[in-house]
Amino acid sequence: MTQRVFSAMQPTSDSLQLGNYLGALVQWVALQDGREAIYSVVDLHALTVAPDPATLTRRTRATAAQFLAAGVDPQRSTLFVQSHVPQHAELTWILSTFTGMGEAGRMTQFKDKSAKAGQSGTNVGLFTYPVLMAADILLYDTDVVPVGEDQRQHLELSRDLAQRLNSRLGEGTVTVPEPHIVKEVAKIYDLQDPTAKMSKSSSSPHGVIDILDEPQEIAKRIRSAVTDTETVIRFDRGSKPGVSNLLTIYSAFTGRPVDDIVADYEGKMYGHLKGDLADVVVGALAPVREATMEWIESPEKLDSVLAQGAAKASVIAQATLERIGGRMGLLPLAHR
Ligand code: ATP
Ligand code: LTN
Repeated sequence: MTQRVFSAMQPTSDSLQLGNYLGALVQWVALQDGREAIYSVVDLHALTVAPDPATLTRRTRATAAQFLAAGVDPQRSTLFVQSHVPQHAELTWILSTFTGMGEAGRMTQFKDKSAKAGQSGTNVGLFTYPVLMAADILLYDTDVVPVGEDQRQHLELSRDLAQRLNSRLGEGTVTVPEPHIVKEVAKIYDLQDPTAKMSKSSSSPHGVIDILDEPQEIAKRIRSAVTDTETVIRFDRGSKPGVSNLLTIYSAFTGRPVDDIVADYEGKMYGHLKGDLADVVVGALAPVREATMEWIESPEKLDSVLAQGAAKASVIAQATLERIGGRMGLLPLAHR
């Protein structure tokens, strides 16, 4: 049977950052070959941070545009917006009745975000966020979920819920998903703080590369990346996190092993590496940026791709929901 792939990103910024791109999107594109892929812009997840309405709409389209520009192919894959398929919210309710309070409370992302926001700033949606994510995945009988390292714990919860459904409602109720986390690029680090994950919500914007940034801006950020006081270019995450991060990015964009790159730069300065890396990144991202702009300038075309995707996704989602509901004893709707 053809394996099914599902993954998603939140429309929480106008541009994806380099970590989203290398850690996730590049893998999504590769996994379309020989598998059935379904990708989503998860706008309901983004509601947990109370976005401005017009901004949310704009970012939902911009996020979908970047998926398409990077190579998600609507002829082969299904691309849709989460809120267009209401079964996601419905299955979330059902799954929440299978989720322990302690289990949800142990999610590190929830603990971090709620600690930052305090009790008064923390909404219940932030707590149930991983349950909505499990619904996204289980609705499509997903075999493989390509994500970055930071999503490993959430995925473990999705697997636990799948196994629980199967043991309470009967084997085969849902598929237990496997994470697809590519070690080398699973965590791209902040250029200014190379021990922290590069993130849309970083405190230092200079450490983040947005894939839609102007070429000069990308080059500037790479040139000012934090390194160390040595002068040797070698890969050592522990003592040389900055240089190692640059080598990882270099390797990911060129497809060349880190060791080969290190050999090339023997006796050279950090400045050489940074200058060449800036050219590599700028060159690779230019077509993605251009294609994104084209999609953003044709919102009708984009909306039509998303509508077709939602129609395809709904059929699968409804069948799964009816199977689960039926096994739980929810009365099926009689056909008149
Ligand atoms: P961010 O981390 O940028 O604030 P987010 O947590 O809101 O983003 P999403 O946009 O919902 O994340 O998901 C993006 C995808 O990109 C996920 O699969 C996530 O694991 C991956 N990802 C995010 N940051 C990195 C990173 N620095 N390195 C590798 N993968 C990443
Ligand atoms: N929580 C994820 C985004 C996400 C997701 C999903 C990823 C929501 N639903 C389903 C994979 C599968 C994040 O990266 N913040």
